[in-house]
Amino acid sequence: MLAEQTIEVPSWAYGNSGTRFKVFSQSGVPRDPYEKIADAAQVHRYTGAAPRVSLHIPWDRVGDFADLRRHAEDLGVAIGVINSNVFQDDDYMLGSLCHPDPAVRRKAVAHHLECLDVMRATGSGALKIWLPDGLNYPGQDDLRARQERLADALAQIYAALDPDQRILLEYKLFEPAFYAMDIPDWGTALLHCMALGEQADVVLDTGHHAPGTNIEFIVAQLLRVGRLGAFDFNSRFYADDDLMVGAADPFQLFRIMNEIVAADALRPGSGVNFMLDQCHNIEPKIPAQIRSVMNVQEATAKALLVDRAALHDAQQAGDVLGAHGVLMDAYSTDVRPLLAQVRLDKGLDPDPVAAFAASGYARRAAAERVGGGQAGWGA
Ligand code: LRH
Ligand code: MN
Repeated sequence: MLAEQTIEVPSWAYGNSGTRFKVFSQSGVPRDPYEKIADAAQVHRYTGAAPRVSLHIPWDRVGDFADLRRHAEDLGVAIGVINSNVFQDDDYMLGSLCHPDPAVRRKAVAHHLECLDVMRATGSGALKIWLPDGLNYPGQDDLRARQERLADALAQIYAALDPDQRILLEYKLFEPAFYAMDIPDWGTALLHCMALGEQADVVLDTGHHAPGTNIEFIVAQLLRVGRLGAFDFNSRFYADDDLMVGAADPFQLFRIMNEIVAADALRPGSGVNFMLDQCHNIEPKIPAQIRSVMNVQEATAKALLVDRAALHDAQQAGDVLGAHGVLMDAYSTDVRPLLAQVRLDKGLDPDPVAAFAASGYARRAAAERVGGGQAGWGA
């Protein structure tokens, strides 16, 4: 199971990123989608577990997507999920698919249809839709009318899907809207997916919930109804911090992967795409992605070590501490030697971070990537 596990990495993690206060530039950062994919391929080269790269449109728009696909395949990776972007255009200030003006909604639908063409050209099977749509003040617009517009616009996009394509619908509690997001929670995302049909599933971004939310409960519920399409893994201390997954709360990540393993949703055909959605504002980006993949692998290994029979018996017996103890025994197990062996068995260095550092790739990239604008949010 661990040897087959794959985690999809985001192209935008390799570009410059930051906050409203400052976007720091780092030397050697990619300047175009080709260099972003080259950096992402390094993560797969050293972890053996990151064979897909998510793209974001227009950030990763190129003249020839078939050529970009060949470039990725030459580097041993594939193009994964295509992300739409309706959060950086002035026309979408009051919304995109939920906007009061039908002309703006038509423009936003057209952007998603363009993304379906990018999927066809790159061999991607999924369109991830996250909308910044929402309100900042009560009364600003009609909450229910916006849901009707949203349902109608999503239905237009859904109708244009090929049989082997699917929509992944992402929710978020707040930001950039601060009173009401139009898709604020898993329930709203699920309602829209169920209204659309079988080719629409929910994306759970671990940074998109209110503090204290029991995320593994949402995972268990979405798996129960067969609508968990993907994770956007990251971690946070406060808001949508987009920090390395497992860095802020490794126990939460373990509890999430425990629900995945319990539902047998780790197997490749489960329909759940495990993706990272992170920004490395101050840390070196490729090592941070490698570390993130390793954090997911460690949480998964611990979840696979849970003695399911003993857990079930203790739960059936009402043995509260016994049941909790079974989980904590697995969580408290040092799985790093096991994962090092999994890497050795795959012909990889047991320490991917050290192996990447020793490769000199980062130094070469910094030396070669001079001139031309660095990639980053918005570029
Ligand atoms: C929105 C989000 C979404 C992506 C963006 C990069 O916060 O999580 O998944 O489009 O980050
Ligand atoms: Mn996300």
